This record gives sequence, C-alpha cells and structure tokens, in this order.
Amino acid sequence: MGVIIIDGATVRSFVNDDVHFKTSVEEQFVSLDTNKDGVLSKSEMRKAFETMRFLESDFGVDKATSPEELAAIFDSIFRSFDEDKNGTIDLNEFCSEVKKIMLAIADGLGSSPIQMVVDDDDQSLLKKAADLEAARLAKSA
Ligand SMILES: [Ca+2]
Ligand SMILES: [Ca+2]
Repeated sequence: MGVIIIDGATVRSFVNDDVHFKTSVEEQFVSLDTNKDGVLSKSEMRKAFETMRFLESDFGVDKATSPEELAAIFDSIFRSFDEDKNGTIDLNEFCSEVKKIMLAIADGLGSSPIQMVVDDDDQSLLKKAADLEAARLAKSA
C-alpha cells in the first residue's frame, strides 16, 4: 500500500504522452481481454470496472448504489465505449474512451491535488500517471 498524490496536470501530461499512454492502455486492454480474441466483451468490461474500481472512484458512484443502478450505469458506460455499436470494444474504441475519461478526470481535479491510496500492484491508469510524473521529477532533479 502507498499513497500517491495526483492532480489535473499529472493526469493530462500522462494522457498527452503518446508513447506511455498508449502502452499503458494497451497493457490494460490485453489484460482485460481474458479470452484473447482481441476485443472486450461486455462481461470482460464488467470485470474490468469491478477490479479497477472505475465505478466507485472515477464515476462518482457511491457504495450505496443498488445493483440495479450499477447495472444501468455500466450499460451506459459500455455503450459510450462501443462507438460503432457492434457489441464489443476494440483497442481503438477503448483507447479513445479511456482518453476522454482521463481528460475528464483531469478537468475534475484541476489544480487541487488529491491523495489516492493504492496497492503496490495497482495497475490503474491514475497510478501509472503518478508513476510517470514521479519518474519525470526524479529525472529533472
Ligand atoms: Ca475478449
Ligand atoms: Ca465496437
């Protein structure tokens, strides 16, 4: 466990760092694609939201949300990922939507940093953003 501090600028520079961002998103995509067919199905995405805690931390859903409400929220999130509405999410769709989400998070954070408690093996993109920022600071120091 550790605590990372993250603000809008950190998230934004991560998203705008094409190489790191694409690599991280691709890694995430591959690890979510559990049946390795190159696309994310609805159930694979569902698992992703649960493990990445997307619903709670990034979409502002609180713990009191009922399973029915969560399902509805998940449905609408899935639809926004699935741009061509073919029922699965390919890497391009995933990448562009994650980018949108990250930028929305960056806007939300603005210049007031938040603290996030993360596990050492946390694979969330926010953690990667913080790691990248830390590496940058270390380099410039
Ligand atoms: Ca799949
Ligand atoms: Ca699709």
